[in-house]
Amino acid sequence: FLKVGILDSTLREGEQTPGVVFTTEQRVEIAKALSELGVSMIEAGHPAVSPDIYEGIKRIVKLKKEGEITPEIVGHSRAVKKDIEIAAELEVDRIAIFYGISDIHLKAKTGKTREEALNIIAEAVSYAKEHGAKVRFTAEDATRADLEYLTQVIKTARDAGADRIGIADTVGILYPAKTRELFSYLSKIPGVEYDIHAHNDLGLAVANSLAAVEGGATIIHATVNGLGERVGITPLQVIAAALKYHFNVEVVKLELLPKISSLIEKYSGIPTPPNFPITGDYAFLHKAGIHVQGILNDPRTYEFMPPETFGRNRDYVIDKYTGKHALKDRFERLGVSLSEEELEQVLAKIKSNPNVRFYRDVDLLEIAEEVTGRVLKPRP
Ligand code: HCA
Ligand code: CU
Repeated sequence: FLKVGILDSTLREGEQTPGVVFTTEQRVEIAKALSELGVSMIEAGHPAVSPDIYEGIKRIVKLKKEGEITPEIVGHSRAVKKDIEIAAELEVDRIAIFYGISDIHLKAKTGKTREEALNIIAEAVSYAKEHGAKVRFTAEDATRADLEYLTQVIKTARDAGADRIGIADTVGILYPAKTRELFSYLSKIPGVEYDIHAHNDLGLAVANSLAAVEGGATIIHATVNGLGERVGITPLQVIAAALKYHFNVEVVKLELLPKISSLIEKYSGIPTPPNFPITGDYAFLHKAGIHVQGILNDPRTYEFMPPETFGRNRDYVIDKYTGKHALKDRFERLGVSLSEEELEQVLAKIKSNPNVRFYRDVDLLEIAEEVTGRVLKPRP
């Protein structure tokens, strides 16, 4: 049994995608959809950034208080009093304070020594605790920080009152074996639980998040469609599917994933590529004759799980890669009966037009009429 939940950060990290801005109404609608989906936590934004984000979080906290939504509401905050006060005033369930702790971040951003940073972290965490919120402390750029110093940071934050620690792979440089090792090591520190926040710069965010869970992390940060700074973080739909396949854990209602993916596609203005896993248009769309014959006999041949699990359907396309089994099935589905010989002739026509990308049903009927000399009526 694996204890793991999702923190969705579409409203915080996701809005840090270039070109993405959500309106207050959209923020509220997204929070409702995430609650319906079943995530454990919603990182609703960094309220000190702008008045509209503040307003959005206020509305979302109100929904939570009224019992309209259930996830824990998290507000992001720098390790500065003003930010913490703003988040506390909104009465979010948890304040997530982040501070860059690698030497690169310390030198380039804050100019603090390691020792000074420990004091800043301790003060910020206890200030948030005093204001009555649960606290997550996120070690930003944790994966490029000195491991011994990271350990000190974690203990400092814990002793100041943080019960969760976020390990941020801020520039996405982890790989799975190293991730599992890191989390197994950190899990020996008593009194805290871990979040994994994996950026996808090397395309490994999902793999690293799974490895973190194996190492003991209990919350995975994700965004719908993988939105976030640069190339984003762990895509919610992919990590949810991977957790189902590998560990038989359902962290969210899987059949609702297409709906939320479309919602975020619409509000973010960032189109999902067709070859995106799980929710992309081609995720369960087959092509080569051998593949289609396989899935017609037993879909497991070329599908890791049935598309219906994720609220999707299977289909296949027709072009020069098509074989007889697919073509026969397609005409049967259209309610048009052709002899074996006629099918062969239609297939020969298709194969002699190598540059057609997709044959629609009307195109296929036209070829079949040409071949047979009959008027063919598809079943309505
Ligand atoms: C940021 C940094 C962060 C923080 C992660 C977290 C990162 O953009 O503010 O708080 O879990 O990647 O380090 O997103
Ligand atoms: Cu991030």
